[in-house]
Amino acid sequence: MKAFMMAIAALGMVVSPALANECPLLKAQIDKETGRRLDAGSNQAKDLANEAMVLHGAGKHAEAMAKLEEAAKAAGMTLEHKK
Ligand SMILES: [Cu+2]
Repeated sequence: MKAFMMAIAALGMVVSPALANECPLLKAQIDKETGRRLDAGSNQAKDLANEAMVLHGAGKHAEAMAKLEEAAKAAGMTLEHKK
């Protein structure tokens, strides 16, 4: 019974898998855009995107996504979300 309760708790911590999987996709879009740029905006975007992936790694996907949006804004680009 205890193991069952632990399993339920663990499931609850896996937020939305779709959301969790989207971080690397958005990061890839930012990498693609900023990879061939050396301006201040793209450098800021790279830093923010790297911070976002740390959040992603820690399971904080909503915060990571917000950080990725911030990065995209810094680079003056628009992220394409999964439909
Ligand atoms: Cu994530």
